[in-house]
Parts: sequence; structure tokens; C-alpha cells
Amino acid sequence: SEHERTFVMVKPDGVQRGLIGDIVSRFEDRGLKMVGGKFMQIDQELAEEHYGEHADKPFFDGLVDFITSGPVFAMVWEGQDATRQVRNMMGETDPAESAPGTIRGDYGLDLGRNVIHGSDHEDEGANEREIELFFDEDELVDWDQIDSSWLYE
Ligand code: YYY
Ligand code: MG
Repeated sequence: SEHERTFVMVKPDGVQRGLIGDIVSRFEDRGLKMVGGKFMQIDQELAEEHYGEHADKPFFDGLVDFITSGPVFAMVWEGQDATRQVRNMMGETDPAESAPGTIRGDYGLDLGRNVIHGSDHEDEGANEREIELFFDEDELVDWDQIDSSWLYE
């Protein structure tokens, strides 16, 4: 849709492997605007809430263990159609099915170590729910991107 915000997170494997900078660069290069960023450790309660839609799945416990196993870099990115465009840049859920050039396709091999999270564009309102879950309103910054008139018609 029009300019919107989406929630993105470099997962513990991406942090450990030193991929934060590269991942941030990809979104900057695309023209998206960072409006929030936080290096943090997710606790059990936040993990279970964030991945609540998967509570019944066999991979849930492993997923919660993984996402709480080390620091993550949580971000909010803003731009035209941001949620869907970030998902496109991430690739498929399984890195093995992800095209080269996508983040998961360039950096991952295994479904349970897929480097990055992004709000699901097919789940209406997931972006806003996840932003609210991870960020207080005063942690998000309203600012003008100097190149916006060259990024948008
Ligand atoms: O949104 P996305 O991360 O692409 O996938 P989801 O279907 O929401 O699953 C969340 C997370 O769970 C996924 O990134 C890896 C993990 N997972 C898994 O370990 N095994 C599966 N069969 C499906 C998902
Ligand atoms: Mg998902």
C-alpha cells in the first residue's frame, strides 16, 4: 500500500554472523527509511507472544529457544509498500528455496536458521502489531529523508 511501516529483525544467527550492517545497507540502498532500531535480547514471554500464531506447530519450542538464544537487532522501516517489499528482499521462509540475491538466499541454508524476520504482508495489520509489541511510540523517530523527492514521484 502507500507509505507504511514494517517490523524487521536480524535474528540471533544473523547477529552472531556479523550480518547486521549488510542487512541494514540493503534496506537503505533500496530507499527505505529506518525509523526505529534496537539491539536487544528477547525474553521467553515476548518470544511466545511474537510467534503466537505458531504456538500449535511442532517447531514452536525450538523457534522460541532460538529467538531467545542471543541478541537480535529489531528495526522499523518505512516506505512505499514497505511490508511487501521487505518480504520480497528477504526471500522465502526456507533459505533453501530462496533465490540468490535475497537475504535468506544469500546468507542461509537451513529453515531454522534463516537470519531475518519481517512482518507478513499477507497477515493484515501484522506490521503494526509487531511494531507495537517491540517498540514504544517514543522510540520511533519522525524524520525527513533528504533524497525522498528522488525516490518517489
Ligand atoms: O514469516 P516467516 O519467518 O517467513 O515464516 P513463518 O511461517 O511465519 O515461520 C516463522 C519461523 O518459524 C520461520 O522464520 C522459521 C521457523 N519455521 C520452522 O522452523 N519450521 C517450519 N516448518 C516453519 C517455520
Ligand atoms: Mg511469519
